[in-house]
Amino acid sequence: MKNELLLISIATDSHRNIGCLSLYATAVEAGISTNLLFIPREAEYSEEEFSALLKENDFRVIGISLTTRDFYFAQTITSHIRKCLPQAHIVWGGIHATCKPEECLDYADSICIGEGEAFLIQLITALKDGVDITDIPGIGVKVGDKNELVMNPPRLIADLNALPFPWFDFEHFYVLDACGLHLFGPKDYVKYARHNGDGYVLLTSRSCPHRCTYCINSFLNRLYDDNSSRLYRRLTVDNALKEITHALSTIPGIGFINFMDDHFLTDNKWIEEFCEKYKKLINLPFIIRATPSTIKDKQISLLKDAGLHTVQMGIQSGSEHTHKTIFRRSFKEESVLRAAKVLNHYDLECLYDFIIDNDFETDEDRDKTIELMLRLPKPYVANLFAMTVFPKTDLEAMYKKRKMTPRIDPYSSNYFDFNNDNFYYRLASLIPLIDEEEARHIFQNRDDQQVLSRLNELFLEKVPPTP
Ligand code: B12
Ligand code: SF4
Repeated sequence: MKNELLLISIATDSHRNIGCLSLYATAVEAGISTNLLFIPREAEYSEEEFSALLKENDFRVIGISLTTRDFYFAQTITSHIRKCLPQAHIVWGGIHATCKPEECLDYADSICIGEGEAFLIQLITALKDGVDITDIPGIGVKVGDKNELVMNPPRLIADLNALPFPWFDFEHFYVLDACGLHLFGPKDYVKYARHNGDGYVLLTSRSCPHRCTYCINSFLNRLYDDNSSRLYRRLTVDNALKEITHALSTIPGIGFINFMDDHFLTDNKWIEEFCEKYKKLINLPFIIRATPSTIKDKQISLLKDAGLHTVQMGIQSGSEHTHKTIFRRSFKEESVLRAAKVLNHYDLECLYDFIIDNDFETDEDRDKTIELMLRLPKPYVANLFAMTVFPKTDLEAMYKKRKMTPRIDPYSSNYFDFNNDNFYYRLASLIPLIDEEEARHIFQNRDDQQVLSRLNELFLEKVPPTP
């Protein structure tokens, strides 16, 4: 490979980095010779192979995409690039660069705040022409002898339909893993994908009108002026289906489609058109994410007919108090149960998310979550998360205000890092898996040592270890 731009996506699931794939498609469309390198496992990344790649190619610009958990690895890679290609301009982007531009600028030459498609093209053109980069919208850069920080407000892509769709370019995508540096082919797609490797991940929309305190949208909605009606943007149905059709024709063995949209169930008209066309053109099972209040019988019935197989629904807690005062989310127990009943009626696979390890909750709140879990119609899978406080979220501000320190460090651990000796964690894990009467018995007799022994026995027998 010999190119102008190298994009690097790091850490687990690096090839599912939709943002990076979109940047690649945009750069190629703009006529910029580009390569995309995945480094999926830090442990397998070979310094020699990476050095050889950098030395063979005189990349002018190298872009690294990072979330908070990738921050330290991004530093390692950056210092490596500096040794091999001191003249290259290193730009960092992604959710962590957007949230923490100042700390990222200790390592990168520039950073991209917010959406990067227009930014990247403008940066590459400016660097090529040798013109000033400090007025590019969304740029963060240090200037002058005093290293003064310039940080420009980000630019939002107004119409997603104006962007080329993300696609897998098996001739220019590379992977650096235990087998060294090699082209990222369809076999690698399967090797690194979750769910047996047969899912295709995409977004038909960006953003979410809500601002739950623990979610990055509580920060992004503020960053972009808080105008949520402008923030939520969606592809036309035809454009969304174009991406899937292209993926199916180039990646063999795709068995289902995984819509990662924060908010899939919105406009009735969009859903109706989607169902009709998806069934005709794609006809594969698919997964969506939704909040309880958006689940309506009519839409679910249409989607089921079009191939809907799984719904991941955020419930988070059974406590109204937690929703109101901590999560700032609308919650009505009856609405959750009604939504679950609809999903159950259509025989869908149900994945319900709960944040169970929450520093702000009392045992009374936790009891409410257990009671709600007991009332949810089975079968369902409970996805349990430990509360993780990501930088710049409203939740982080709440911790700071109360001078509290979160137990989980988002830079080095993740929301599966529970204290799994905990009574609530063990019982919540078991509820979908055991008889309701037995679960109730354990819940109501938690002070009884024999009951606790039974809980622990069942937990070890039935609950698989966390990933
Ligand atoms: C799809 C998705 C995934 C995918 C892909 C992850 C990825 N690396 O992008 C999968 C399923 C693999 C995933 C996994 C995880 N995810 Co995730 N995921 C999302 C989700 C729902 C959408 C991201 C997205 O595609 N947005 C749309 C694209 C267009 O935006 P973008 O990614 O930000 O990219 C744009 C800009 O940032 C910029 N940009 C990005 N990279 C670069 C690079 C350069 C050089 C430039 C110039 C610009 C640039 O341009 C892009 C195009 O506009 C977000 C929620 C959200 N609303 O963002 C959570 C989110 C990113 N995930 C999150 C987390 C925590 C995780 C996990 C750690 C969860 C876990 N425990 O397993 C893992 C591991 C992530 C990792 N290290 O790779 C958090 C991250 C918080 C944080 N501060 O780090 C988020 C924000 C959700 C939340 N909790 O609020 N995730
Ligand atoms: S509804 Fe979901 S995606 Fe939207 S802000 Fe809340 S947690 Fe985030």
